[in-house]
Amino acid sequence: MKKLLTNLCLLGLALSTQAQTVSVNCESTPSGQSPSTTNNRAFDQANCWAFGAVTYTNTSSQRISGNYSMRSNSPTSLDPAACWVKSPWIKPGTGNITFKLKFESSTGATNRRVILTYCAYDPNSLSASKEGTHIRFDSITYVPSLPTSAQNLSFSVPAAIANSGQPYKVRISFVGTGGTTRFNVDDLVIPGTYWADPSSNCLPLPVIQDADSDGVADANDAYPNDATRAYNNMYPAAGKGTLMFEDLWPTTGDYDFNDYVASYRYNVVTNASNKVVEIKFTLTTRAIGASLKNGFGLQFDNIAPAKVTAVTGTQTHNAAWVSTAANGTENGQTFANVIFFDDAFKILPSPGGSGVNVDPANPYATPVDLNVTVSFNTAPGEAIGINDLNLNPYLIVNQERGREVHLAGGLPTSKANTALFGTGQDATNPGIGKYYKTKNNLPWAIAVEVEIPYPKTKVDILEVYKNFASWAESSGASSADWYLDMPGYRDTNKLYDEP
Ligand SMILES: [Ca+2]
Ligand SMILES: [Ca+2]
Ligand SMILES: [Ca+2]
Ligand SMILES: [Ca+2]
Repeated sequence: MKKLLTNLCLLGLALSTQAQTVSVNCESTPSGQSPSTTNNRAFDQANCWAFGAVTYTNTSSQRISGNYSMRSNSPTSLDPAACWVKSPWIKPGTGNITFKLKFESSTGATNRRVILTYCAYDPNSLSASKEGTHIRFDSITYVPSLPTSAQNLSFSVPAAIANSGQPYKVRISFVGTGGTTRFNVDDLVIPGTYWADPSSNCLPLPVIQDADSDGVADANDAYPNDATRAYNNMYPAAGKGTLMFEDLWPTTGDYDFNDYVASYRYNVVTNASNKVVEIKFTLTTRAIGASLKNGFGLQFDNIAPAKVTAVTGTQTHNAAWVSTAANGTENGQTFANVIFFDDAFKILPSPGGSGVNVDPANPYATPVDLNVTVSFNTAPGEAIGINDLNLNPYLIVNQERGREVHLAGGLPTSKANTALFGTGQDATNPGIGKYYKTKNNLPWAIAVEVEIPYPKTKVDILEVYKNFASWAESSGASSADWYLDMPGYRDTNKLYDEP
């Protein structure tokens, strides 16, 4: 498992916290036109405001602020659909809808009332405006005393639509019966973001659906109803990778690289900020060509143990050498370590004969998955970015905690017995950053990002994968594709034949 490098494009837009409003004050005039009651209203209509039995007035006794105000007809109905001003499509924010209102006469009315409704966008509506049913959310009643000087009115944006991310219209209706006194209205301000398209019949702009409001659109959100998770990042991107170990380190032994063989795939689940929420590993044990009882661990290089919040799925059977903290990481480590299992034979028991799935003469055991999930702290300042991950797997040989076998170049953990470095064929030299390699740079552990077969028992991998030595001895500069199934690359007869 080499260092994870990924370049995920974050589609989540930064959500502005600055309060936005949509307003009308009747003063706007299209360029090149004279201000007038008709021009001003036409301009606001072109910007998708709508008026039902409401005109603009510049009569001084009627207007409220500036040179123009809204003026209702004489209401004759209690139906809120009769006389109104209606906003363009907006994405409502929180706060108060405010406007100024007065009446032209204080007397003569049987009833006068302001009613506020909203409607959602309904793409299936038969109406050209695609408005859903209007829902009443507030009102104020003025009989018997009607103010003839402007009042400042304020109504809360209903919670049902505030910050929903969806488009709504707000309608303010002027209803009443009896008498002729009219409503004068001005300076209407609605918290929200203008979301109408004047060039498309004033229909709403496209809405990015984001059910959990984590800033990642549903279409891009692998967890559309979970604001704590957004993306799956699979390694390998497709299929499985292979881990192979030779367990006689620091000697090369038979160099058959089948002492522990597993396929792997893991999912780094990240949130909308691309911080790591959890990693879900599937480690599929395929072969154990060993007589030793080997465990398996994973170090998260450079990540403090406290960054981990939980570990599930490990099988360590309370082995005496495994000391685990409450968060599931191993005690006494500088970096976070998770011991996946204490003994491979407890994961994939032998069906008979020596080892498992390395000798064609012995029965075959179906590979077994171990699913381990490691969860991380995602609090601000604590969270780990996906590019901060460097996964460092290792074998723990024969219940001896300090006897770790890492990939070539893999850093030993705090528990590694460094006295073993430089013994046998090992040429580890921390001073020059050389770890777990022979003097010729041959490794004791291999990870490749595809599923590959492994040597039969006691067959040297150098005889099986013809370009392996070239790859290892060049430290990866040559024969990087040594593991592929290409003509001349493998001696198939020396590979264990998995059914
Ligand atoms: Ca005005
Ligand atoms: Ca989302
Ligand atoms: Ca989500
Ligand atoms: Ca071996």
